[in-house]
This record gives sequence, structure tokens and C-alpha cells, in this order.
Amino acid sequence: MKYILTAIVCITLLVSCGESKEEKATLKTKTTTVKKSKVVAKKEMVVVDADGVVNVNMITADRMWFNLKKITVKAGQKIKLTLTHTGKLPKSVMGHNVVFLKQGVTTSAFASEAAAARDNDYIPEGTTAVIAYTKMLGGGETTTIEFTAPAAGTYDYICSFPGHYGIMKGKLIVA
Ligand SMILES: [Cu+2]
Repeated sequence: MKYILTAIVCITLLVSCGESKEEKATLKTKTTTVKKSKVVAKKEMVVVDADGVVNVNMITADRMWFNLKKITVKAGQKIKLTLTHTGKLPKSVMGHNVVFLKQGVTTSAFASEAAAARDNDYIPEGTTAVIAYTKMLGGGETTTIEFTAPAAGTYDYICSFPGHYGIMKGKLIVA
């Protein structure tokens, strides 16, 4: 009887030990896969194509967030920027755009002017403060703009939806 019990315990231990090893192995594989796809995703956010056009994949969601805080290009380079709003909230609640500001423009001053321009997608009508901007998007929408990189220097970009510019901002660095 004792032997049988011992045998059962041994078998149980072996089985459970084997199982946990397998589980660990599975977990390891999963982690590696996630890491790999993250790296690939990051790499593909800014891609210079064969024609020398800088393709920028800007992503946002149902919160105040841009995937890119910094875009580095060369002066005179063509930039093709695609903004994708991966969320579900409507434009009136969680609208997002990307607005590239000229040098010397204060982001807070521009943002408060923009906040008053609701009927114009939060872009002040007739403004001379911008280099380029996308239309305002709601969840599930995407848009593409093309513009030429300005002279060497550092430029601010923001989302001009009221209250977003403090968090939704980044730098266009033209080398
Ligand atoms: Cu926004």
C-alpha cells in the first residue's frame, strides 16, 4: 500500500512538473513574439521610400496620445503623413489632428486661438502660423497629407482639439 501511494505521489509530481515546464515554455514564446512585433511596429512608423518620400504613420486613439513624439527629416524632403484614429469615440468628443507650427509660434497661444475655431475643425481661419495640418478625425478614421519639410530647425506639432495640446505634442526635427 505504501509503495502504491509513493508511486502515485511520484507520478503526480512528475506530471505536474512536466506541465509547468510546458507552460513556462509557452509563456516564453508568447513574450518573445510580442517583443518582436513591437520592434517591427516601431521601425515601420517612419519609412523613407524609393522616391525619397518620408512616410510617417501617426497613430492616435480614444485618449490624448500620439505614437510619435519626434519625427526627424531632412530639409526639402517630401513628407507623407498618415494619421489614424484607432478609437471609437466621435470627433466631437475625442477628435484628433496633427498641426505643424511655424517657428516662433507659441503652442499655447495657437491652441487657444484654435479652440475658438470649432466651426473650422479647430484651425483658426486664415492662419499663417501653420506649415501643414490634417483634418480633425474621429474614431476609426484615417487621413493623409503631403508637405515639404521646411528649412533646418525644430518645429512643434500638436493636436489642436481643445485641451489636447499639452499632452498631444511632439517635435519635427529638420536636419
Ligand atoms: Cu487630440
